[in-house]
Amino acid sequence: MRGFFISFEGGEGAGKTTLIEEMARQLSKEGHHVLKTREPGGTKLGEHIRAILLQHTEPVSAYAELSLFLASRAQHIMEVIGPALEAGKIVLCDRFNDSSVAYQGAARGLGMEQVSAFCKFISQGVEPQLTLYLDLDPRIGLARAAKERKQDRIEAETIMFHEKIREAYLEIHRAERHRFHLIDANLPPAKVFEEAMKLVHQHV
Ligand code: T5A
Repeated sequence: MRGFFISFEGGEGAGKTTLIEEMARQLSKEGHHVLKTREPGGTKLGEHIRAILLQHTEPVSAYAELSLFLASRAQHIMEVIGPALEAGKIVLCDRFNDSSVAYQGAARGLGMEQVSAFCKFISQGVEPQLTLYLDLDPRIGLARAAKERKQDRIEAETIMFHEKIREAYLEIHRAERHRFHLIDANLPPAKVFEEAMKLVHQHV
């Protein structure tokens, strides 16, 4: 693949969307072809799945939840991410496999290794070359997100659930330092952007 794949990870309200917007603007100014996208979503099918996942009001089996996130991802890779990488674009993706490992593997208790294996199967070798993880106390992130909109099904989980997600991300960071870089999301947005661009310029 000729392009470069960057994923953005973090708990709720960590600042991924804000960072992706700024980064896309900057990379475009530098002459790169950039594609911004998100998970779940990014395709028509994926956006339908997103609505089910975030707004469904009945209890959802953890296995059903994982399967839906993976279904959205498989479609996303076939329709959007794969072709963009083949066309030489820089893909900025709000969440990817690490979200499934942290949320469904760790917080829902399906097992980080098992979920990681499923993700590898579904993503058919399409993996981020660089991941920027915005690390933040979940209480702060949830408060930021709450200012923006009504809580969705996953945001409404207990604080313990959100703490498990942060612990899982930190575990991935310890295991995969070459790819999975931590940025302190408590810094002001301009500083987060500066740190992120430093990492991107080292890799792209
Ligand atoms: N999920 C997803 C899974 O469980 N498994 C999976 O496999 C996948 C792919 C997605 C949900 O699905 C789950 C995870 C999620 O629960 P979502 O709406 O996309 O749902 O959720 P988030 O990705 O968390 O999106 P948010 O919009 O809530 O958070 P962002 O994008 O991280 O934050 P952002 O940029 O919108 O910022 C939130 C607020 O904070 C301010 C912004 O201005 C904004 O008001 N802000 C800052 N404030 C202070 N300092 C900074 N540095 C700031 N940066 C931004």
